[in-house]
Amino acid sequence: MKKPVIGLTPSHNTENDDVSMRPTYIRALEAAGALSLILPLEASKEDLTQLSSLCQGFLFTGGPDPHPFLWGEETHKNCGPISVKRDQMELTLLSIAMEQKKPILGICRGAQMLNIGLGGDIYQDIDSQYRSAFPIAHTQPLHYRHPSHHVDVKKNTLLASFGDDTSIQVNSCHHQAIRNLAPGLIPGGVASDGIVEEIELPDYPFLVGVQWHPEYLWETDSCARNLFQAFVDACKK
Ligand SMILES: [Mn+2]
Repeated sequence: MKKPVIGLTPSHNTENDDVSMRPTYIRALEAAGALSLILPLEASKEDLTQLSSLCQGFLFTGGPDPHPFLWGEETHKNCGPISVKRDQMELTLLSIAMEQKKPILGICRGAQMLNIGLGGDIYQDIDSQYRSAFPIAHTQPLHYRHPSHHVDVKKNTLLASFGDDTSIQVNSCHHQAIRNLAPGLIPGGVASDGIVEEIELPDYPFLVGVQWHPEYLWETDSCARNLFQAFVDACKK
């Protein structure tokens, strides 16, 4: 059987306009039995639609902050770098992918873009906009290969099917976070401070967003491995 092809959204360095890809995404997909196709940052909707027809699923990767105008807010002083080109490309790709009912995995920024694209919004900066009695280090002080906080897993969710159905350990490298969930999305996992760490769309072939970085954990963590495997398996259907 042919391997499924996953279309990946590229990183965009707005300082020098370089487009790049973190190899850990490709390695994780390869280990789960999929091929990676890095999509262009600059493409018309027509061209993206043609390229999408080559893909059985899509991975929305991590990256910089989405433009706050996308959900009707001013830019907060602690908002980080923004790529307007990348925002546009990903929102166009999301609508194409969902029209074709193809599996979608969003990681970190990718999860936030799924929520924004479907009508939700995000905190532009957790530290400035979200109060907690015990603030968790969502920008963790240790290397991404090590988990730094827990996520409480909701019963009867896709997340629960990836491994432990009560609590998992995740890494954390985000200063923004999902605020209001888009209509239809459910939170499958929440950190102990209440920050939503996983979203999924029931009644869709596979649409999952995770706030952590499983591409740094899959070699040692079975939940991260099972997440990539479930995504790739969904792309075979
Ligand atoms: Mn986190």
